Amino acid sequence: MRMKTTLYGLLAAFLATPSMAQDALEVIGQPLPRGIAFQPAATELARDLQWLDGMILVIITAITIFVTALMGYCIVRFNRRANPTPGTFTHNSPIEIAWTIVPIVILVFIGAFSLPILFKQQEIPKADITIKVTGYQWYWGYEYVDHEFGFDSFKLEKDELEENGYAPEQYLLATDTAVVVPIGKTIVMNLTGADVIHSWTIPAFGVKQDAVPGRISQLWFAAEKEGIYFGQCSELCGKDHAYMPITVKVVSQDAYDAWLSGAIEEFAGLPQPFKVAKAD
Ligand SMILES: [Cu+2]
Repeated sequence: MRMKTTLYGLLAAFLATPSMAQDALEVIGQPLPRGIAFQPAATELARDLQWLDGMILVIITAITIFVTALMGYCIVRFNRRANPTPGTFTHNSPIEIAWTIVPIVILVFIGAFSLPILFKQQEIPKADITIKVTGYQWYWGYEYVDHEFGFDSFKLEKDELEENGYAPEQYLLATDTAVVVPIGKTIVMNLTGADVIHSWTIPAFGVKQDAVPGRISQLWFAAEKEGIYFGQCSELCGKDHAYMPITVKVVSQDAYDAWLSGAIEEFAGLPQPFKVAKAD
């Protein structure tokens, strides 16, 4: 089996044409069989999120252990046999004050760390590159508004994966055209839905944003590592919700410039951008 995989890899390497040079990119952001951890963080936002998750997990674990131990103690110490004559009091002011104050302190502590992280995601910085993303039933459309071109992005069928440089397990993740962005640049995405609500996400970037018809919502990221990253529509949007994946390629600035000039030639005017008549 392993041998077979290696042979496939070699075959793919031989078949790759120079124009597919970016396809030699390492696949970083993808779900793994039986994986339970986060995908590797490829942005500051994702690193922040994963750190916050770890920190809150420590608090949750401590609270769970404390409550379980307390229950265990009560079961052992105050059962009918161990404690035949139960107490008759109903109030204990110091304890009641403590169990009100302590959760407040815990919540304020969590909020002090989580709110700045939330604000960092939601306060959209100045963009180096702006991409308009439109969710359709059931595919994604992308417009590089700075360069007035756009393209639609459809999932690859099983028999189209290999010719496009993807492995069989990347079915339902890989798309025919990928969003290509340069490493380290601030990408701002303006999202909307053409028909129903969709949601655009790349887990390794730590971003997820609903694409709502009639509205523009935004997200931003600056990817730190060249590679291929996958996501999937994350808002139940109808029959083929599971079949509108997202592929993002993070490449060097040089590779991006080369891709951009090719893409402008290939996609210019598609779809036709809405032109506002100039008054003169
Ligand atoms: Cu969708």
